[in-house]
Amino acid sequence: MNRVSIVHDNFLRKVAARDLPSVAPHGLDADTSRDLFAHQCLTRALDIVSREMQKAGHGFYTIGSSGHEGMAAVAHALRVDDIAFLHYRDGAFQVARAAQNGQDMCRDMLLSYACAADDPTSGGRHKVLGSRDLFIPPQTSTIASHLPKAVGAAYGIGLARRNRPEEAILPADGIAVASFGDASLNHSTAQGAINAAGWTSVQAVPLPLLLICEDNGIGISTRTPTGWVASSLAHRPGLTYFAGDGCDLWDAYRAASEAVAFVRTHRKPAVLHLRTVRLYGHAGADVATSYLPRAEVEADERDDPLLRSAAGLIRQGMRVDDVLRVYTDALDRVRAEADKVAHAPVLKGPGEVMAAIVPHARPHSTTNGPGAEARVAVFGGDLAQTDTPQPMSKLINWALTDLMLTHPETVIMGEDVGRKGGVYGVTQKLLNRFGPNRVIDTLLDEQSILGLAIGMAHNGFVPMPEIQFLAYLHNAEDQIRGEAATLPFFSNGQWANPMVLRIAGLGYQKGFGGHFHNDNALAVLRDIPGLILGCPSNGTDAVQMLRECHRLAREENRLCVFVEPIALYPMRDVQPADGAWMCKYPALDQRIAAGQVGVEGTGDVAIVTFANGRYLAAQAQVPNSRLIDLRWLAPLPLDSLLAAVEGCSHILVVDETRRSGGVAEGIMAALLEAGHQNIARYTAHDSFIATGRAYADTLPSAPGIRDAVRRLIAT
Ligand SMILES: Cc1ncc(C[n+]2csc(CCOP(=O)(O)OP(=O)(O)O)c2C)c(N)n1
Ligand SMILES: [Mg+2]
Repeated sequence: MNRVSIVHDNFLRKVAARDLPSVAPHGLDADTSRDLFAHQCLTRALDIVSREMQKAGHGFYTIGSSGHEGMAAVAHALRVDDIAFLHYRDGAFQVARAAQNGQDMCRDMLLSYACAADDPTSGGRHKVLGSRDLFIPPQTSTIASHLPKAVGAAYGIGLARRNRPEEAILPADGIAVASFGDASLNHSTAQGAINAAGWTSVQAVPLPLLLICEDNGIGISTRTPTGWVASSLAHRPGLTYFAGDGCDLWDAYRAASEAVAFVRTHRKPAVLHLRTVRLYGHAGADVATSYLPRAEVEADERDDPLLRSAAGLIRQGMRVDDVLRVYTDALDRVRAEADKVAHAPVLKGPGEVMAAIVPHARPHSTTNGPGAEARVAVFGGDLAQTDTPQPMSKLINWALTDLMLTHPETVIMGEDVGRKGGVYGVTQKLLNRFGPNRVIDTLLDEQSILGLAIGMAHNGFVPMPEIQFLAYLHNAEDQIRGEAATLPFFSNGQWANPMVLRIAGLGYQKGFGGHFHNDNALAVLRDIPGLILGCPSNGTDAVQMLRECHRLAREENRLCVFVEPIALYPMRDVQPADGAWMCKYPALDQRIAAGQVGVEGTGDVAIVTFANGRYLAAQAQVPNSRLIDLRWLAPLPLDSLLAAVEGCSHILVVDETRRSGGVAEGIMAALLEAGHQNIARYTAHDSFIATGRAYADTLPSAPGIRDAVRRLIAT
């Protein structure tokens, strides 16, 4: 017999025989206890039926919540508008929260098991818990990756008290909740988030965050050492520890209420350690007895929270028959509903699947830009210089200033962006201009920076996080690839992670930094559906592209990444002392639309390039050339590019990223597909960058461009 049937039969037999554990049902009256028990039974029934649906070929998901039904009591201790980032075993939480809001989850959950197009959470793209109405953003499958943004959401609740965005959805006295398993606690992402919460809290920054560790003692087949969770969590700086028995409805409620009251009152983070059991193994195909002694599996089954709830309810005066009826009624109801959804329409074709990659527009007010007086006050002496040509770093600084002035919901966060003004001075003076609520010097953890941005966007902020160097994106890239970019997709466009992520990157820093400070690979950002990647070559483009990125985030909910070429930040001259690479600050209404390439010259030889390549192409002075600056590297601006190269006899693609996985691969393929001939590429080698004199030896150069053109024309 499988464990589902064993646990089911145990329940019916033990309750009927009153062979039940001892429970002290304090703290919840009989009616409330009964309601919560009904939510637990519905959750259990959904687990059972999810497996029946899978066997029948109607369902595709079987990770269950059985053994974790104490989370119904946790939901009861919270408010519906306390945003909750949930562990995948929190069906009972969602069922109970839905009931708090007058909703019934039965059909919705079944639709999601069936991956039906009407599934209200993901529109049939993924089986996840989640609901916009219930303030439960759906979570990815990546263990612990939701914790950094839960810290961000809590921060955003606190910050909104001082600087409330027009699109804030979370109440000032709300809290953020995030739950995770005991094995997930060990993930560096979880550890980073817990550390960031404590680091923030000890500095007296409000952070109303409740972390819940659901400790069933195991992660798939690997046991958590006895006492590990308590000893890991009980003495963290800035974090208050609460514990309870998640198998006991009343004790779970007691512990949750205490923890929630603490967080809500003190606006400080707490962790709730709930003991749970895992029934039926990890998921449908997992047989726990293949790696655990049967006695251990049976011991967990004796701890079934539904047996405890039944015992408590009987002590509170409920009749045994009535207890059993709540359970069997739930199962009957779920089975009947499952029959109805079994053949619900599913998504068909790439169009329907992809419809949610680009999120819905974001509500926003229109604005006429910053007022003249406000600009005088904020820019001070800098204003007089805005008419004179400047290097890119200064122009980006001014663009950021105007964006922050115009849009008070814009917040910058990153390492050293405030007091120091950034490693390259790009965010200089912003802290003085806008204060610490708008320019946040974060701790040194890229996952926390991106999580802060994602979480704050959930409360209406427009975050502009900064990653200090492109190479340091990689230890946190899941926050962009797995989290921010996918959320619109699997929430059917109901949630999004708008932001403008600024990253200083690419090579050509003369003798400085080696391969980490001169990372010249963008592949990791180029294949993410929905992500917009901009990479300017000069100051005037940088300003106008940054404005467009901000507009896309603020008005269209888009995830934008803006890679700023470090070597071009201070660049003044193309030829010695000509000042030709400096630009004037563009008028406030000037933007460059995403997908729009830049074209200079009308020659027959097109040089298609971007960033440092564009600068080198200017230096190369190829006769009869047409310099095309891609500007936008994802999605590639192909329509605009093909229009720009029209009539050219030869096309050279100059790409400072690597030959393998580099930008040129996509451009060459697109040119070939469009029927172009006489094309070639000149790229960086498949190498890391050396420090010292050899800093540019693996990269395209101006003489190299001239040679490449000569070779191309000669063929
Ligand atoms: C980053 C990452 N690595 C691995 C996995 C595969 N995985 C899914 S669940 C799981 C175990 C989680 O155990 P725990 O956190 O204790 O939660 P439980 O399932 O016991 O409730 C693993 C390893 C994953 N989803 N994400
Ligand atoms: Mg576990």
